[in-house]
Amino acid sequence: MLMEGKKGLIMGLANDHSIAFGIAKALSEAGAQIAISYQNEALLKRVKPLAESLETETMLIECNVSDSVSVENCFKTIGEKWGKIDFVVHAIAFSDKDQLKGRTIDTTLDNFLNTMHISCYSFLEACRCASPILNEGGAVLTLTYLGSEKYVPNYNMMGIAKAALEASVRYAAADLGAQGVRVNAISAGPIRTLAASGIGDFKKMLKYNEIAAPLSRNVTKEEVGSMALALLSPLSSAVTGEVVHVDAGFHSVAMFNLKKSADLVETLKEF
Ligand code: NAD
Ligand code: 0WE
Repeated sequence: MLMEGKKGLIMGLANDHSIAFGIAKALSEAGAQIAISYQNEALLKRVKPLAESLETETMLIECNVSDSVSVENCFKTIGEKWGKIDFVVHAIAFSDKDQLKGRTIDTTLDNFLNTMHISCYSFLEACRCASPILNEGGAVLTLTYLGSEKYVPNYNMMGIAKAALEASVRYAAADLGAQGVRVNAISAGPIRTLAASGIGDFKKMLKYNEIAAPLSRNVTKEEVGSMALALLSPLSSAVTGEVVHVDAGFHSVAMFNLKKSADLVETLKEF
């Protein structure tokens, strides 16, 4: 029981497909008590039964990261109820759906600022608010995607925000390192979640990743969950400022072999 007696907050659980739920399950199975924050009232009816399905004590808190008062109140509530905590998971991203297509250079200033606010600033804000209540030996984790490092069609403004998020991980790691707290990110391969639904061609993207990845398959939210457990537990006590890819190796390939290329052409024809 790696997380026996440990407590922490998971932000960004929307439904049973959420990566945050995969992480919550892994941590709870390892013995952690979990506070779950959800974006708004409408999500509560979905989130409540999921919280109740976990093996350990849970607490539910509404937290909309577009409102700084809501974020402050969330950490205040946790501090009052639990005192100190051991981990925070940030699994939140948002960009205007209409701008997750077309040219990135056509991004509006409004969408630039909002995407950065929800997907990047909220992480720094969570680190700041958590800082006074994080135990020494604690850890913070966020979720990112390869579209930060390399061009991925249609990821657009999200790719820019994830690049800033990954830089934020390194700077927050230096800040919180002073109090013995580690800060890392998992760069997950594509997973069918609410945030991936309605993305044009997502099915094709999954197929592309499946064929191109060294392990010739996609990843699950449970596999992201077990890496999250490693990064939030003492198993990774010397790892900080790191971005770990949980993507079946996809990020490590620049060009696939001719058989895979031929398979890909055949498979994509079928769509
Ligand atoms: P999801 O839709 O289940 O989770 C996204 C969460 O963000 C939701 O719970 C939503 O309520 C929350 N959110 C959005 N705006 C918010 C706001 N203003 N205040 C509070 N919460 C807000 O989808 P997911 O795929 O599990 O996404 C979780 C994280 O994983 C995101 O950071 C995403 O970028 C990242 N990620 C996803 C994939 C993928 O393919 N699904 C791959 C790599 C990284
Ligand atoms: O980070 C993400 C999802 C980001 C996301 C998704 C949505 C859809 C609904 C942010 N904002 C919104 N806004 C909405 O209104 N992923 C890593 C999954 C993802 O999204 C893509 C991808 C991949 C992979 C979008 C385009 C191309 C690839």
